[in-house]
Amino acid sequence: MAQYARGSAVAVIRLRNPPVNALSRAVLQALEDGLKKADADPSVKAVMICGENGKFSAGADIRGFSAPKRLGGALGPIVSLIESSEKPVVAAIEGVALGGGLEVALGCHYRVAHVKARMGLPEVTLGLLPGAEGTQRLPRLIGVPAALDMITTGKHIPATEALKLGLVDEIVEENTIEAAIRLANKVIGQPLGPRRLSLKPVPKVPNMEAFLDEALAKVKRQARGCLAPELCFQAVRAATRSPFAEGVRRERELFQVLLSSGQAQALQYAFFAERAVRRWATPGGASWSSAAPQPVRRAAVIGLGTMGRGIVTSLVKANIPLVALEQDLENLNKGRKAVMLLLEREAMKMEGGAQVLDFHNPARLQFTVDFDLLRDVDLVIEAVFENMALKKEIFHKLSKICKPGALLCTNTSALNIDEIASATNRPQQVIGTHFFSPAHVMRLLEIIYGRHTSPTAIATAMQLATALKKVGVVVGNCFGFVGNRMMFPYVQQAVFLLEEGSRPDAVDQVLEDFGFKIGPFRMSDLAGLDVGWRSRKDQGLTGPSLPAGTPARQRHGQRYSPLPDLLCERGRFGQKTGKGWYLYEKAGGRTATPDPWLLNFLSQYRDTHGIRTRFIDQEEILERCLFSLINEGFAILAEGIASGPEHLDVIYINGYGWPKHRGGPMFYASTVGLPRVLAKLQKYSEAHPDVPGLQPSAFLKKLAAVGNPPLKEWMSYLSQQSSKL
Ligand code: TC6
Repeated sequence: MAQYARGSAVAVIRLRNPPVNALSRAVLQALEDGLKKADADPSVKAVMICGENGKFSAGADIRGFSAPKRLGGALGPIVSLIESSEKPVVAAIEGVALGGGLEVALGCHYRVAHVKARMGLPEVTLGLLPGAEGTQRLPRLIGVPAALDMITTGKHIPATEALKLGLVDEIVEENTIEAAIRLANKVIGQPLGPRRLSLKPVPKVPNMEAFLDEALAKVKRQARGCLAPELCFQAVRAATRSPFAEGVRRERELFQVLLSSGQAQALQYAFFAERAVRRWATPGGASWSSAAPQPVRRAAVIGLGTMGRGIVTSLVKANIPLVALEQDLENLNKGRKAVMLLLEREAMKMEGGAQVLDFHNPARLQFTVDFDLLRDVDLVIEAVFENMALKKEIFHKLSKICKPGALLCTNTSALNIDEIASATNRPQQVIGTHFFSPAHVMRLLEIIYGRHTSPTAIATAMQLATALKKVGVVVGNCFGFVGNRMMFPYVQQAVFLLEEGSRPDAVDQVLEDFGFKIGPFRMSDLAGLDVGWRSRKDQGLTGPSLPAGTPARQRHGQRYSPLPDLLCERGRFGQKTGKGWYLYEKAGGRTATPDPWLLNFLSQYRDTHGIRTRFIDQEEILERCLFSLINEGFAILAEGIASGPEHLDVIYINGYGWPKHRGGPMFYASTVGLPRVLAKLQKYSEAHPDVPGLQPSAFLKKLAAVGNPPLKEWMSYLSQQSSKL
């Protein structure tokens, strides 16, 4: 609601809807009532709008967009009402003014902000545009280039920047409300015409059309299939070409297109899913509501390879003092150099730079080869080579050296947490923390609890994720956990498609057109084919331990493709060796071109194995790759490895480059319709009976059979008995 109060000549309207003063229908109604009351009261000479609890407003209530009586059109007229007030209206911006919240402030005649406040129009990140006349007012206030940047990226800007841009009139370090009331008293009686943004012309940019063409090309490049950025652009462009009222009409039209596009629903689902996974629970009954984290005052990272370096950088950025350990001086020096380089680069991006990060101070970042220095740390992250024997040796050592309460984390992407924990005297404090490369950039932290992991350990790992500004997702222990386990059948299908007649660039193109940042073959070249090869050798699927007489294209009675192994045997590890699924300009090069050698090799391979080459269309490529991944997701849910489809979606969006505007794989399945996903899997599994990844999971079948229920009801169809734990 909004609370109206009048003490002096300035009436105060306080937006009140905890926790972020979202603009619900009730709040908007109360705001309108407050404005009308102030207008009608002759003793009121000015109005001040602020938000309860130190936050102006986080914008329209996102839940309201899917309500039957949609919020969409209600806010614009209220912003107009504010602007047309004959009495000056001042916004007192504390905390955040985002989306519709900032649009309300733009309707005000003056804006005062606290120095720590943040402002932005993040609608684009929810698949929308600032549909309360924000696309028309903001360019008039701060100019087209700055407005386009804010509206098409959705970035939040600090008050200091807002002042420089002219978005706010004043910033204060003390009491914003008092400062706003002071300003309101000061401007009583002054003409309001020049303060009404709708009456201002859009500031001219030399060669506006050329500027807009370039800006549009940039927006399109970055959007990769997401509609909202381009429609945001079009709305701002309308401001440069048409009078205010016409611009508003165009803005409304474009808003309606987005609202019904499907992408808005997907992005809003992703917004809430990210928040839902914070409320973790395990089948054993542990949960976020009862478990308390323990403090991490000092941490350690073991291993300064690619992952360890990124993890160290992440911890330093989170201001957590730490010890970085390597096995010998040579590796330590190499690792130290690389970490320092990363940190220098990070510091350059930050205000205050190296001084803020303080990484030259040994009390904050110490490099060592001495395990004894790990005695008093609260948390260790082991990030050594993916090898069970090595990890067990390290964990055994850690359990002897570290203080009793220390949490022992392993950065593994697939190995068994229970087996690692069995090497210690404290399995309850052992937990998987699966970072994604580059670890200081990627937002996902997959947190894996083992059979004995305590709720405190899970809560501490989740708190660590928050401290590192990552999204922590708690999952159970199985080979590959959630992310990689779902990835296996996807990559497997991609390779099978090559065997049957497709090409790496054709498969990648289809998945990149779908919205993936990078297709499976480009990804494999980037990550290095040798990583999977080593793992397959360890599993006895290839290499010297493979029993003589094993059929080339079969393992344990299932279809197997030796293609990636054959490439590795020829030294084709991907980018690092200059060739893999593609050819690169040099070892370490990044520009992939289709390699005639590989195409010839594929054709010989098909001849050798008597495979009839056939044309594979885009639909089959997409469905076989995505539906097998989704199918594995249903198996994961049925086994209780993740507590809901949101977990899988958050993992895929933040760790695997899944296009956010498609809401994650499970959300995507819900939009395709589960009966259709099932029918397609049935069709493909009939054609390929030796591929278990294509055989529909029992849970998917059940959901399709009960009539395709909405995603949020899926878990209620899992009977207790079918849950593994
Ligand atoms: C718009 O304005 C369009 C206008 C055009 C035409 C009409 N609505 O993130 P937190 C909830 S579109 C409803 O955990 P933080 C959130 O779900 C909107 N609920 O906190 C969570 O609930 P839970 C444009 C909202 O401190 C709780 O509040 N605005 C909204 O880490 C706390 O949130 C945006 O896109 C909302 N607008 O971050 C801003 N906002 O406890 C979206 C939050 O039940 N919001 N909630 O899980 C944010 O970016 C962040 O929430 C934050 C606070 C920076 C405001």
